[in-house]
This record gives sequence, C-alpha cells and structure tokens, in this order.
Amino acid sequence: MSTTIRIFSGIQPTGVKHLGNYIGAIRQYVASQDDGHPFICIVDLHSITVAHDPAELRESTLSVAALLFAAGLDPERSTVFVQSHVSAHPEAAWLLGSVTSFGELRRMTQFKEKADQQEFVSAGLFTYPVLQAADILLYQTDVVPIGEDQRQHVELTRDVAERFNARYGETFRLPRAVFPEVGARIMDLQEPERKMSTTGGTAQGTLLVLDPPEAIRKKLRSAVTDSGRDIVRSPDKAGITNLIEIMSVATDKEPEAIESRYDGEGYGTFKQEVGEAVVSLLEPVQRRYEELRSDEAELRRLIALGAENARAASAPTLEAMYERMGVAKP
Ligand code: AQP
Repeated sequence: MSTTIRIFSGIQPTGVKHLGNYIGAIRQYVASQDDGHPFICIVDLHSITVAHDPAELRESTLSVAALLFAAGLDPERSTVFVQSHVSAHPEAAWLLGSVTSFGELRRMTQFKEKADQQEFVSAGLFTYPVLQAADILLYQTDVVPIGEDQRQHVELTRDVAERFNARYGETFRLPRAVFPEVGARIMDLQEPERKMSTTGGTAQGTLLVLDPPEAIRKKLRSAVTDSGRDIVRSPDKAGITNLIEIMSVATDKEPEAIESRYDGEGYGTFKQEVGEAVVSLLEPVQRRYEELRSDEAELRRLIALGAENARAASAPTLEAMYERMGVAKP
C-alpha cells in the first residue's frame, strides 16, 4: 500500500449545504489535497434513513457533487464519489454490524437528537454509524476531516476497527478525526446556542452556500447578538463569537486579529463587514457551481470517474474482511 496519507470524509446530499458545512468540512477537504489523497463521499445511503423525497435526493446528489468540485476539489488530486455507486459500502456495513454492539449505538447523541425529530424512527437511522464506520474503514483511512458534531461517530469507528482487528486479525488502519482550528462548530445566526443545521436550524439563521449575495448580507445583518458592545469571543457572547469565527475564516485572519481590528467599532458595522467578507468568500464557489451545473455531461463524467477509483480503492479491504470473517466467496 502506498504511504500517501489517506483522507476520507462524507457529506450528505440532503438540503442545501450551509456555511457550517462549508467552513467545518468542505474547506478542510480542499485543503487536505495538499497533505494526501482525499476520498470524499456523497453519502446518499445515509440520507435515506430519514423521510426524504426521491426526486429531490437525485437532484441534490448532483448538486452536492457540483458544489464539491466548485469549492476546489480537483478530480486529479482527490476522489469525489457517490456512496451508492460503490456496493462495498453497504456490504462492509453489514459485516461490521456484527462487531458493533447495540449498547454502543444506543449511546450515539446524533441518533437520540434525530430520533426525536422523526415520526418514524427507522432501523437505518439507528445503524447509520455502522455504515459510516464502513465508509471510513474501507479506504484504510488515516485522517477524517469533520465538524465537531461527528466526533462521537469517529470514536465509534475506531472502537469497531480495533475490535475487528483483535477478533479477526489486523485488517484496518485506525482513523483519526481532525477538526478545523476555527469553525468546527458554526452556530445558527438566529439562535447561536445551537449549531447551524439543515434539519434543526432556523431559516434566517442558516446561511446557505448558494444564497444570493443580498440574502447573505441580510442574514448576517440580522444575526442575533447580545446587548453589549465589545467584539470579543466569550462564552456569554455566542452570537458575536460565532461572527468572529466566520470573519476569521472568510478573511483568513486569526480571531485575535479580528478582535483588535474591530475594537471600539459597533456591532452594526461589524455585521455588515462580515456580510461583505462572506459574499466574497462564496462568490467564486457560486460562479464555478453555475458553470458545472450547465454542463451536466461533464459533471456525470467526473462522478463516474470517482466511482471507478473508489471501487478499486475499497475492493481489497472488503475482500480481506470477508476472508477473515470466514465468509466464503465464490
Ligand atoms: N454547524 C456546523 N459547523 C461546522 N461543521 C458542520 N458540519 C455540519 N454542521 C456543521 C459538518 O459538515 C459535514 C457534512 O455534514 P452532513 O452533510 O453530513 O450533514 P450533517 O452532519 O447531518 O449536518 P447538517 O447539514 O447540519 O444536518 P443535520 O444537522 O440536519 O443533520 C460534517 O463533517 C459535519 O461535521
């Protein structure tokens, strides 16, 4: 096996991707191309674990692929693919289901939170972290760039991998989660105590990557802040802390530098300038996205290429899993 660092991360093709996904995840995927080879998986099999519209899922799978390429993932230096195009994922998930305990899955906070939001709690939602473990382990992953909300799932992945290795012999590398230094948890702009989220957030507080510039400015102008005046990060200033982090990422400056730059300025001016910075951050991504969407044949070609690479990369691990578990393959 090559010594290149293997990077893996998944992103759901549901809803429209928001600034939290961009800052916490997509931006890291792009940067990781300098460190190794990222496998970025559009996890459509995860998205069917909650109620969804099939036509919308089909459309947003293409849309998320276009967004990933538009954000800077280069098909020569990374593998962007759709999970359902690589059957090794559900196969490996079934095998790993036998080395994951019911008790472990029951402790997953994301399951508890999402189950509370569903009328019908599917078995798939419960076993979702097993599929996620399969996603990661199939690629002999070293590093998983994610937002803070996924920390527990990667810890579970490590536990499952260690158990499999102990029972059946060394098969998987143990992956390590990495979080961005700034922006691992972008908060809702209207309710800054909760994370920005597709399913659990407010409409005005969720800034979408494809929002037109005017909508971006408006959402940031009306972001909820405290009644104070100081532009500093503090546990009792969730709104301003969030805006400082967003500004830090958008302008590529340390949060401390943002605090000194806006020392003595009012919240109004600050919010307006955060708006301009985010418009400039997203404008090139939005432009490339539109270009790719207008050339669907090219987009489909890139997706097919990703699937081919992912199949080849994951096949040896799946084969080893079957063999070590004593499951006879023809
Ligand atoms: N608010 C956030 N701040 C930083 N990173 C975040 N991520 C999600 N929300 C934030 C990271 O984005 C990556 C892809 O996430 P996903 O598409 O799988 O969606 P998700 O984790 O389910 O998050 P959503 O879109 O907000 O949906 P909800 O909350 O409705 O489930 C992951 O690396 C995630 O950490």
